[in-house]
Amino acid sequence: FIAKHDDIGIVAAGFSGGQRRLGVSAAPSAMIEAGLLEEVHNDLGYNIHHDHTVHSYTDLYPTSDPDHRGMKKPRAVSAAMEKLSQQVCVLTLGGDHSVAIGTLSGTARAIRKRHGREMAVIYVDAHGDINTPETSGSGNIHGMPVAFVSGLAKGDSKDIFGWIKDEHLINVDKLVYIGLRDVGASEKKTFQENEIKVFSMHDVNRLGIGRVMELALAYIGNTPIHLSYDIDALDPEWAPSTGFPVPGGLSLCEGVFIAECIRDTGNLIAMDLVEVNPQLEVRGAERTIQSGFALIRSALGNRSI
Ligand code: B3U
Ligand code: MN
Ligand code: MN
Repeated sequence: FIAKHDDIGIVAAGFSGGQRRLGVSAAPSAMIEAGLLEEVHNDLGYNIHHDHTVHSYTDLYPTSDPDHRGMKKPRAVSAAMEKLSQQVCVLTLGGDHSVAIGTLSGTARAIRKRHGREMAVIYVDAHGDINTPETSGSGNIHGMPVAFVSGLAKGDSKDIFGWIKDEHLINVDKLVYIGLRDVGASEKKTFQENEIKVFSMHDVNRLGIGRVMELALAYIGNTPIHLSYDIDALDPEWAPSTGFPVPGGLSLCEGVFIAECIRDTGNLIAMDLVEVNPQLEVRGAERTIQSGFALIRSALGNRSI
């Protein structure tokens, strides 16, 4: 990924097949039109490696893709994420959160191969995204990425996540969640049984975001970090244009603080920004995009003061 420290690869993964609202594919172009590449280049000082293509991966959709174990579009999502997994990049602009199947598996594999290490994952989200096909009520795969990349959910045939091998898996002992407030009963059971480190909104309110980040980063230790950021972790006041908004979320200030603390470790190796949907709550799209910019700037930029 980062060949020189000032190089950055950016992939526009406008994939929407992990849920049923189409506008989420328009997020990368909306962010690029709003000046994201200029900002990353001029203000943050990176050389950008970007193919100037918004990948929707629709060319990989099979003609027939019936539900499988309750999953919607299983073959389309699997094929798209197998491809994205090979595109490993520092910054991935989603798309819905099923793109994390591609990005997390790709980074995990690359860090194993290049550094012989397991990476940590900080997953910032209102939702758990750890349903298996069997526990999901919706069948939407954007609610399952963590289950697939941790091995808690297994693929079966090669074209339905069978391509996910041990080398792609993340270790749930190095996984930390922040911002949760809409978690299903079976997801809660999974968190408990696997002793996964979760800082819910309740914890953020009780401890304060400063203490949460101290605890989260101490738990992870000195390990490469993949930050997977769902914009719906932010309160709908700051990110109204998203498919599944949940009230009572992070303020922009708290959301930015999370990104800054991770940046300050010097261990950030990759970031996803997902679930921006500029076609929902159109009057709030600009605000949602600006919030997304703030998160990216804080994660990738230098300290301003
Ligand atoms: N847990 C539910 C809802 C959901 C997950 N992620 C989002 N919504 N954005 C599900 O569909 O699995
Ligand atoms: Mn999510
Ligand atoms: Mn979410």
